[in-house]
Amino acid sequence: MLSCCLTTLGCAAREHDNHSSATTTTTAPETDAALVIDVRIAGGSVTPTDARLDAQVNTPIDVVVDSDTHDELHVHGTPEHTFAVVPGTGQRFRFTIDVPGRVELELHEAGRTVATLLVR
Ligand SMILES: [Cu+2]
Repeated sequence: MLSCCLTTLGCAAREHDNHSSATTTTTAPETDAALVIDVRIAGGSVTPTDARLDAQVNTPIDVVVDSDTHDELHVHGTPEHTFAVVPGTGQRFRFTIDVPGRVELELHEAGRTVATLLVR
């Protein structure tokens, strides 16, 4: 399931170059996300895992993370996004997906797939 990430080095090496087009000039960033995914990392366990969610292209998606450890959240969409998770609550990571399809959200350190988005 995680073969794309855990068996290659290409994953983490890809830096974010392409999502500068989404210049966030909105004034209400807390409320306009179409989808909010709450993720909790505690004591080595991740909630949720393997959630199936529907999402839409070009629509903001927020991942809100409570964590007790460092991790790396990776969005396997087009464009790709990588976010650094640190210990703390309420870490909000926003992204959009431009291309319809299945998009996996992974935590690389935990080795878990948090959710699979069906983007239309
Ligand atoms: Cu990944």
